[in-house]
Amino acid sequence: MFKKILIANRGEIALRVIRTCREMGINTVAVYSTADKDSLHVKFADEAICIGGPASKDSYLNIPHILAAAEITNADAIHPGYGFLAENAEFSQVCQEYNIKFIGASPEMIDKMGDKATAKETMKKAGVPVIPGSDGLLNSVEEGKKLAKKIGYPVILKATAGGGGKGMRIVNSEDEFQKAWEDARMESGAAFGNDALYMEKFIEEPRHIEIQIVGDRKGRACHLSERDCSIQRRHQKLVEETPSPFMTEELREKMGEAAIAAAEAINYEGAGTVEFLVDKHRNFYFMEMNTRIQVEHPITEEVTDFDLIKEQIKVAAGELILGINYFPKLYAMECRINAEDPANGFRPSPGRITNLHMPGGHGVRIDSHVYAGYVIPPNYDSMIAKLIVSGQSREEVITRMERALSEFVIEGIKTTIPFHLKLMRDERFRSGNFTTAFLEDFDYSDLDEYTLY
Ligand code: MV4
Repeated sequence: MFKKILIANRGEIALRVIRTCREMGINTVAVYSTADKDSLHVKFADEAICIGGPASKDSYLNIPHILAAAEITNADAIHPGYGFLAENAEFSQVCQEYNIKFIGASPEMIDKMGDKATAKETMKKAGVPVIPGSDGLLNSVEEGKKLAKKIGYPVILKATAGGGGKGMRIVNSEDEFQKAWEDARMESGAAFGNDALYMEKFIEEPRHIEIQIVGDRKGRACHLSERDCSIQRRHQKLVEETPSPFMTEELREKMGEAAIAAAEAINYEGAGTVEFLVDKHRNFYFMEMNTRIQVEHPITEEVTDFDLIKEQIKVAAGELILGINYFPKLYAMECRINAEDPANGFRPSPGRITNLHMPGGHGVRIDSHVYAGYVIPPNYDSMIAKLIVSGQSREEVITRMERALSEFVIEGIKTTIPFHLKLMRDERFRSGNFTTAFLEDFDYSDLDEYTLY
């Protein structure tokens, strides 16, 4: 087992990893930017090293600085958390060269799953259902138009280097094709330095359902059931829950087997997520594979009683998994509390938290790095807390979430709490009958009625 893990991240996830390390008797090294000198991960780790200035590229994305911190402190592994360098093939490679275990995917795996057309091709070969579309990349507008006619409109053009919706265009008819093609190429070229596109049939109003998997170094994988992430705004997830209200036992069995097939086809080692789109007929299609721990991992922890960070560390150290899958014993939901103003287009709202009270009680978990007096720096992601609630039924979870949200006091900044409160009272949401389009026509204009405790 590792003796010392360096956490190449900040905020709640750095704290989350430190907590598990402490329980496992593993020493921790925090790295931090000058903007984060008063951060909790700095205080809670056994050692802390400043790695640069506030801009991410100077600190949390600065590979030489992080490696130097690992060398100085004699860390034998690095946990990257999510975001920053978690899916950076070069970083994974450099860790390998320095003989430091990267608790995440190999460089080859990151490259293979990071290129979406290649990932899709790999999954198709493994027998995982994929969305009908082009065989790999498109070579020209003419080829694209011809194929679109064959598949039938609407189609969607996607950047192979993309993910998270960037470089993606829906095309409803042939006269829209040329412009959509040019826009998608321009956007992906600018964002990723790679403007290659592929095409798919557009699935209307799908659900986003992902399966948590863990694989070991012998190439064996198991799944820990699904998370429903359909409540998103502009590709930012706001609420996740498990089980999915759309799930059936039969579908879970099939999607679980498909996710295991996906992982085993590439000898995936570590914790990962296989994302699927699910249409109204419960057909499911591979979308992307994430080779990291995800923000929403705690809901799976709450319903399966697994510590996923501990599992990550164990398989990274060479432990083998049992070849069994895990099914939800409870219901759980996560609300992302962001320092954003939901009444004004979710505009970031950094600054000092002047007063803070966090909810508690049975079935309530908060993963957060903030405290009263803490100043949220403007340089990073705006998520400041995850409110995770579990219970015996979906109804109980929603009622408990509403109760917990109404106890939550954060003063000095704007947060997404009023949005979540309104959502918990929304009939359509409560019914469980919604798709990824749910928030497109949500009314954010009366959120000041949802602020009070
Ligand atoms: C799609 C789709 C419909 N049909 N692909 C959005 C992010 C990127 N990972 C893939 N995305 C989508 N791909 C086909 N063929 C709809 C989306 C999509 C979406 C997917 C999951 C969650 C929210 C979404 C919001 C808009 C579009």
